[in-house]
This record gives sequence, structure tokens and C-alpha cells, in this order.
Amino acid sequence: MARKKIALVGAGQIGGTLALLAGQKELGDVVLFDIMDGVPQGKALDLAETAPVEGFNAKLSGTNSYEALEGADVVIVTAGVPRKPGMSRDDLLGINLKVMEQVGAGIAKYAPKAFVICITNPLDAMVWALQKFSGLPANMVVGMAGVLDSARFRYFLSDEFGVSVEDVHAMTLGGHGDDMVPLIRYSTVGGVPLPELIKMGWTTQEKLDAIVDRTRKGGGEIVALLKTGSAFYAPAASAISMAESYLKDKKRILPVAAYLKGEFGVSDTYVGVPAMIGAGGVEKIVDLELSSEEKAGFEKSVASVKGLIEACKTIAPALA
Ligand code: A3D
Repeated sequence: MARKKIALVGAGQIGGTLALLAGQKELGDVVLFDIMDGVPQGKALDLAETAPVEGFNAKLSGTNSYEALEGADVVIVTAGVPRKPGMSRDDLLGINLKVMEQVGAGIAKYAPKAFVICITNPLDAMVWALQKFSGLPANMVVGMAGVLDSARFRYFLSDEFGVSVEDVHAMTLGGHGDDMVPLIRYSTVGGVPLPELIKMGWTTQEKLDAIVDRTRKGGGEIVALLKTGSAFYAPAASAISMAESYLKDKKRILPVAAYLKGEFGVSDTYVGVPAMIGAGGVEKIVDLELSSEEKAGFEKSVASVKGLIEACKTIAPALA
């Protein structure tokens, strides 16, 4: 059986980490694409030279030509610019929308059958635009944000409880902004929902509120520390888990930015919801029942995403 092919559009901080993880996990051969001459080629060569030491079999190559995406099974898009301290994700909209137009055309021409994972910010609006620009079926185009946001939530919870990260499951809903909705009721430690753990005296509502707040601002915390860019290890690991679920038809239920056609009462919008990822792309959306408080938080987050989508339509009338 021929190896799968993974194309990474954008060979920056996240792109390079994606290539390393895809290689180490032997998900397939990897092509790194970027507009910067020499960067994807240099990173691919450096990573190929890692393979003998790490003992993985994957061909890694770098390119400045979209042609190299030909026949990719998975395309992961990080092309664009990240934020710097003081910037919100939304400040990136104008510049990254133009990038999505070019990337969408490249994918449509060379990899129309691929499963496409967008990471470029502002995430929910960019994946919406990328799906429209590429014309690929909506179930084959998703955004990565929820896996990362819930990984941050899981990490903070495991730290609070002093338990393995493996036994902490957490769910975040909504757009990838500071108004995302970490769901306390649907998050568990060793299978026990967080509200029960408060009753059991393991933690307090105040401590959980502080963790929820830190989760919401988790991206900004790292931007403030790094000063020159945004998080890249955990975002890359999160996207790789989505790619792996698709390539191996694992049917994992992961929080992803998926195209909604009425689920959660939302239409023609990409926003973070739990979804099953398998060989058919997004195979099912888990249309959870929300409490009135959760619903209010989710609706506020969806309203922010819709505002950004409207801004995209103003900048690029072809999307209207
Ligand atoms: P960075 O290291 O700057 O890499 C971006 C790469 O994109 C650079 O190598 C650029 O040369 C390249 N690029 C720019 N324009 C184009 C183009 N037209 N075609 C192809 N390549 C191009 O950034 P990064 O890897 O740290 O982050 C990439 C994106 O991911 C940014 O928009 C971040 O805001 C976003 N991000 C999202 C999350 C989510 O959870 C959604 C988390 C972290 C970062």
C-alpha cells in the first residue's frame, strides 16, 4: 500500500512542528510548502536528517510550488501571520483572508480530494473562507482550535487535581476567541464530572472559574511570554491528532471548528463543536443539549464569529 501524503501549507513554527510529528508518527510522506524561498526546503532537509536518528520512515520535501500538493490526502494550513503581544486574533483577518484565497485556489487545483485542516487565525472565519475559496465539501474542511483549547483546559485541570492528564477529559465549545465556552458539566476527571468533584471537596467553584478564565486566555498567555509569535507545539500536536483520526478512520470525537447546517441552532457558520472525525471527514456532529447559561455563552461566541464572517464578505465580495 502506498504511503499517505500530507501537505503542510505554511512552513513556519507550527508547520515545522507538524512535519516533525507527522514523520515521527509515520503518518505518511510530508511536503512542506511556503512562499519563503529556501525555508520549506531547509526545514524538510533538516527533518529528513532527523529520521535516521529517530528511526522513522517518511519522505520529507520542501517546495514553493503548489504543484507539489498534487494528490495530498491531508492538507494542514498554517499559512499567514501569527499575532504579536497586544494583538487580538481578529487583527489578523485582513491579511490572512488574502492568504486563504491563494491557498484555497491551490488546494482546489491540486488536492481537491484532501481532508483539509485549517489553523490560521482568526480560526473560525478563516476556515469558513477557506472552504468557500476552495469549493471542497464542507465535511472535508475543518478548523483546529477546540482540541488545543480543551488540551489547555485538561492540562490546567490535571495540575489542579494532581492527576495524570490522561484521566482528564474536557470540552470547549464555540469560536476560538476569549469568549470560547469551556464546558464544566461535560468535563471529567477519571470519569467524574467536575461539578461532582466540587461536591466531593476536591476543588472549589472559585478555582474552577479561575481555570476556565485561564483556558479562555491560554493563547494570549503564551503570546505574552514568547513576545515574537504564538504557541506552536500544542497547536501542531492538536492538528496531528485530527489528521490521524481521519487517516486511520479512528472516528474520534474531538472538538473541532465544523460547518454547521442547523446543528446547535446555527447555519452557514464554522464554529467549535464536538464532531466525529473518520475516513469520511466530519462524519457526525454531536448536537449536545446545553443549559441556559452554556447556551448564552455559546450564542455570544457564535455572534463574534458571525461578525468576523461578515467582515470577510465585505473585504472579499466573492464570498458574499
Ligand atoms: P509563522 O511561524 O509565522 O508561520 C506562518 C508561515 O506562513 C510563514 O512561514 C510564512 O512565510 C507563511 N506564509 C505567509 N503567507 C503565505 C502564503 N500566502 N502562502 C504560503 N505560506 C505563507 O506562524 P505560526 O506557524 O506560528 O502560526 C501560523 C498561524 O496559525 C497563524 O495565523 C497563527 O495565528 C495561527 N495559530 C492558530 C492557533 C489555533 O489554535 C487556531 C494556534 C496558534 C497559532
